[in-house]
Amino acid sequence: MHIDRLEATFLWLSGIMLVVFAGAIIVSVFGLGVQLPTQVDQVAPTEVDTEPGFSDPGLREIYPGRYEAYFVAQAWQFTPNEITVPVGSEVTFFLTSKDVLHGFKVFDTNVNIMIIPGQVSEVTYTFDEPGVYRFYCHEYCGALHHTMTGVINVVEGE
Ligand SMILES: [Cu+2]
Repeated sequence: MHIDRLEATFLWLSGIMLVVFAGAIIVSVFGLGVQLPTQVDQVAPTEVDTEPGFSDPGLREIYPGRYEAYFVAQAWQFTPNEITVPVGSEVTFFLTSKDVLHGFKVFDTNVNIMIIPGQVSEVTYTFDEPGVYRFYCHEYCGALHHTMTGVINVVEGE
């Protein structure tokens, strides 16, 4: 079977691109630890206040260097809107919404997740560099959406 030289070139280029793209996925998943944020649980928006974890949102130390942070999003605030952890901490965020769709994006990290009413979103990140990490809602949720922010302080030592 005769394949034109140009056509063969494009077939090879297409094949190489597929290998490069598959390689990028493999490297990001296994090399860089990039993972899809997941919905891990369900909670009715009207029952957030009585749901374990979300009834008393905030930071919990599981053991030294390992934390869980429960955040409740509602127009137009996060509860809590500030947490402080020591540098090197691995923090698992659990988030849910009391009203509409919100987002949770932490500057200078790859933490970026949707907060869907009725769902619990979970994402884990290790803060290896000290600093002030601002987070904000990235899903338009109404007039004061732009005020829906908070900070994660990552500090040296305890
Ligand atoms: Cu918003």
